[in-house]
Amino acid sequence: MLAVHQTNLCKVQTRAPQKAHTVFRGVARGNYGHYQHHSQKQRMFAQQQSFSSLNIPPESQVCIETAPQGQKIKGAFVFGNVLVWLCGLLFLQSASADDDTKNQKAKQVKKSDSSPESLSNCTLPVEECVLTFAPEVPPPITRKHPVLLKVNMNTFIKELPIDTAYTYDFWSFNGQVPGPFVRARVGDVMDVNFTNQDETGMQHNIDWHCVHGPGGGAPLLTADQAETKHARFRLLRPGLFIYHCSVGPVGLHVANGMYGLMLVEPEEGLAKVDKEFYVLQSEIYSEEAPRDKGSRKLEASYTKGLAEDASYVVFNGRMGSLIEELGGHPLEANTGDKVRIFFGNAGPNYISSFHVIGGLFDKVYREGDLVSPPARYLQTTLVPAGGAALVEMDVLVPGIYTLVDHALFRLEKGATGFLEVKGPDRPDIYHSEAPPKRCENCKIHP
Ligand SMILES: [Cu+2]
Repeated sequence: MLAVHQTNLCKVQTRAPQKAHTVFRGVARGNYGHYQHHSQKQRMFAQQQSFSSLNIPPESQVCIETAPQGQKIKGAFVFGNVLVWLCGLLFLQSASADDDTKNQKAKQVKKSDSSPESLSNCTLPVEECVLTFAPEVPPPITRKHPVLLKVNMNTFIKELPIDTAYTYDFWSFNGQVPGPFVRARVGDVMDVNFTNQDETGMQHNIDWHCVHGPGGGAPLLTADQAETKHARFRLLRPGLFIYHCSVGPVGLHVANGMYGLMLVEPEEGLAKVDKEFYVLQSEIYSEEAPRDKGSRKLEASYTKGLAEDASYVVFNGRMGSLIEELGGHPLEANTGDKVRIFFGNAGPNYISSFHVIGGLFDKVYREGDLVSPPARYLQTTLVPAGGAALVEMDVLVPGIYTLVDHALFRLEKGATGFLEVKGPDRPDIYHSEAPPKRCENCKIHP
């Protein structure tokens, strides 16, 4: 932008050098008016400039000095111009103060973009990454410095329950679906070892949505059977991100279970809460009944995946993972707790309308954006396939809260789970003289 403004200044002065001082004033005013209608970047530029610091080309200075003799500048006239300039400057400072504040965080996270240090010679202190499986989340990061974070990943096929009746050959990361929760801090270097233990001979890899570079690192981590691949990635931006296998057909690798969540904390970390949970929604596309009548195992249906006709829509890899009656375990909290849910949607096809029945999201960090201010008091938030959201809520009244995808026919396919809140009643908030009554065929109010 600097070059553009200098060019404009010269052009104007070249056209009318005999009125150089007037022209200069006009340019200054012109800039002021001009910036009012242009981008924040331009406004910031204008704010930083002053007459004394403007880089006026030598030929322009000559123009000013060679103004025609006898053309006198009246003191009051000059004073007026200076006053106009100062007012403009004050206005611009005020207008851009908010922008400065908003951009401060973004600038902070960008300062680690470049480093003279190749990742092969990384000298950061080494730390083993704590990996947890849903709904558990690794503890918050308390350190104030970056590390070389060792993340050990593998994949193999594992038969796991899909509901109380059937099993499924899931393609797992580290033996579970979803894969482990990875927690890092912006500026860390993630040191990944990925071993393909799948005995069928299929290739697998990992596309980390938090990684800058081709494939989110997948080409560096594509492993054949019994092969271990190693790669390092500097984490440049904070946020909540999905990772998944991206070997083709990628929809099938994801639908079969190869996904997980990764949190890259901002430098200042996240605010303290009482409970954190890891919940990830996904679809399963399977045949309707086992091909082998002596088996309980459902086979994958590529046809149903193409048609986006999910057999199951589930939280944490199986129907009922958060429901005791269906073999799972509800999330647990106490009244008064501030609860944070790291919610991901692996898809591979559906958008989730994530909602907690009986709750209200006090804060929603939409699409995993941890830098922008959170949305407040939302009822439902959209989470795209391959996306995530961080929601926080105060649970005030004891009882069962129900996590759902509010595309409600998906409840029949499994998109429901419970958060059980224990504590004293709150008749000041929730009260009736009559006891509660369970509705018929109810899957959401146990
Ligand atoms: Cu795969």
